[in-house]
Amino acid sequence: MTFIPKPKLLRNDAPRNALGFTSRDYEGAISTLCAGCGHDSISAAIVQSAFDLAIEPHRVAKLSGIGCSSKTPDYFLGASHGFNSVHGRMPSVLTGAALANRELIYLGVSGDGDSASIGIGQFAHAMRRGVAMVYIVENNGVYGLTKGQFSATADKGSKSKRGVENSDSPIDLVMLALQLGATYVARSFSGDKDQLVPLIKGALRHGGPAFIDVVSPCVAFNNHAGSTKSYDYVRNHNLAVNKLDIIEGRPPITADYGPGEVRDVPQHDGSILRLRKLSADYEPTQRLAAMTVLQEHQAKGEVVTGLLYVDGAAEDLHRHLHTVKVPLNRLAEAELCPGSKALAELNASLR
Ligand SMILES: Cc1ncc(C[n+]2csc(CCOP(=O)(O)OP(=O)(O)O)c2C)c(N)n1
Ligand code: SF4
Ligand SMILES: [Mg+2]
Repeated sequence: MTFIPKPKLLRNDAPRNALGFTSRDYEGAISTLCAGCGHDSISAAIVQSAFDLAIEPHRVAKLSGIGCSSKTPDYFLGASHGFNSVHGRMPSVLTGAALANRELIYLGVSGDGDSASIGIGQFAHAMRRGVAMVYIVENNGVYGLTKGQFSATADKGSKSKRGVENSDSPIDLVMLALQLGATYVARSFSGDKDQLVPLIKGALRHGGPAFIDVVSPCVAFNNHAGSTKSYDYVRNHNLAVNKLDIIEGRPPITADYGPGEVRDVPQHDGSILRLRKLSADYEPTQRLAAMTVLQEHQAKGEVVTGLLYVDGAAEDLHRHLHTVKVPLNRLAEAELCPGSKALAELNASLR
């Protein structure tokens, strides 16, 4: 993989967060993606989110698969842990890492090919098991890295750059994430930083399986007329159901929820997701309602964006498995060896 280090030139007046870091401290190497690629905007949104939340870079583990999208962790959070896995295998590698060390924040970055084609089984099981992670799919409807074949998220009837029509039905990862039990589900657009940054911040604070599908145009192979993942198409068909703000470090506030009003959803870590409702018929805490709204608007060719579902009382895999509270590498012999009496009892129970 090409690696171009970024020179560190700092202005004295650069804004600093609560840890004293500048946003430059959350950047990575220079991107080698095509100029105008939507994926670079998502990297910028991740940098801003981590800076705004004053996350310690060494507390983040970023993992990916293979693809232009999966190259991007090189371009943000340069001081964080990183692992670039095999095509479609990010979720299982991340699950293993998360089980070994529950103290890190896990950020999985993937592509629509990586997650909806070769890695669909991996995606499904990470969601259904409730792995506490932020799972971002940078969705351009094509295999960008291998030069523009339709991916499994390409809409039926959409056209390739050469004019070939896609005859297969699309997989909607947002619908799947909802059905499989993800407790924070959102869709956004790489060209809408104002919407995307709060969604990523909310996901980083969520503490359960958080999935964000970001439509991210591929300027080289899927930004033409006839594509439903182009900048023009998404701008013209984007239906934002809500706007999100994150409020940290305050006691939970509850508010009534009416059409066009505001609702505060407390998360397990005490942060508050403040949702400003844009669409009168949208209810973000009802899984079934979210699925219905998605399908209704999809049939009209609209791309529904915003926080589509959230469960403030999210659980994760550690809770389901009753795992130890400390990272495995900190367990000493006393915790790891149960002693001969416990072993004898275990053996007896199996006879
Ligand atoms: C096991 C395996 N099969 C196939 C490939 C070839 N390959 C590399 S990237 C890719 C698709 C990437 O598409 P996507 O995940 O959508 O990422 P994008 O480049 O569009 O961001 C494929 C099929 C591979 N590297 N490894
Ligand atoms: S080929 Fe497409 S996805 Fe890959 S870097 Fe270029 S614009 Fe981005
Ligand atoms: Mg892709």
